[in-house]
Amino acid sequence: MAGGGDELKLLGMWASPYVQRVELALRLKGLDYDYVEEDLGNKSEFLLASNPVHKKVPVLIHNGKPVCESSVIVQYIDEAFAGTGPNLLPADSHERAAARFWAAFNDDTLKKASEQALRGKTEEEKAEGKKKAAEALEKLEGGLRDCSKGKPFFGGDTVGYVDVMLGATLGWVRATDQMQGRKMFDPATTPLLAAWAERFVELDVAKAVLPDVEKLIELAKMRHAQAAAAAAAAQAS
Ligand SMILES: N[C@@H](CCC(=O)N[C@@H](CS)C(=O)NCC(=O)O)C(=O)O
Repeated sequence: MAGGGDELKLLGMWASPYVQRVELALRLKGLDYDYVEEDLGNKSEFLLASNPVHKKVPVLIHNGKPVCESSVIVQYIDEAFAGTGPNLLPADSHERAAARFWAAFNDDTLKKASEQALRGKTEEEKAEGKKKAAEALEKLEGGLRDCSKGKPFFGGDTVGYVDVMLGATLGWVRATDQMQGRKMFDPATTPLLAAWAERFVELDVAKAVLPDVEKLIELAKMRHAQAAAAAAAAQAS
């Protein structure tokens, strides 16, 4: 129960950064919620009925009504519980637009480039992805400089919308850093982002929500082995 008669239920999966965005937002607002772990290999009827379009987690059920898509859910929580806890989006319309812009930039441009860098089909494709990711990170560094205005977070003195949206990815960023022997938020090239990431993972809310890096590495290795076995089986048939 969220208090005040509101009922909040979150359908999630432990390793999903999209789900962690919602958990970060709920906890930052000080809202209580029931968490339901979904088996994405065998989705519940409740998930399929709650998110019939994408059939994905997270789904937040507020007083029986579903809300889907992590960015929409985080903004919904901020709006529906405007009087509870800190505001995640800035009060100023232009600053609010900037926050939405950088969150979308992370989900579109940076994510696409990072995936190409890791999973490109050829070495050339990977190198091209790496170059695009470096350019995107440099731009995001400028976004942090502009949004934070010298303060610790995108949201200023406190964690805001972009911090939640980007911060939730830090479990996988750190797991991938370890597996690839790299540092995505490199102090040498993006010092503000590197310091921001260090600061974010030290927050109590981040410690409570972000999954254990070793567990994520185990999951990544298992998925990799399953994909390799499926490819070998397809080739043999
Ligand atoms: N754009 C969605 C992405 C959600 C998403 O990709 N969820 C994954 C888990 S990380 C999922 O439910 N996958 C199940 C599937 O694709 O069938 C959001 O931001 O909420």
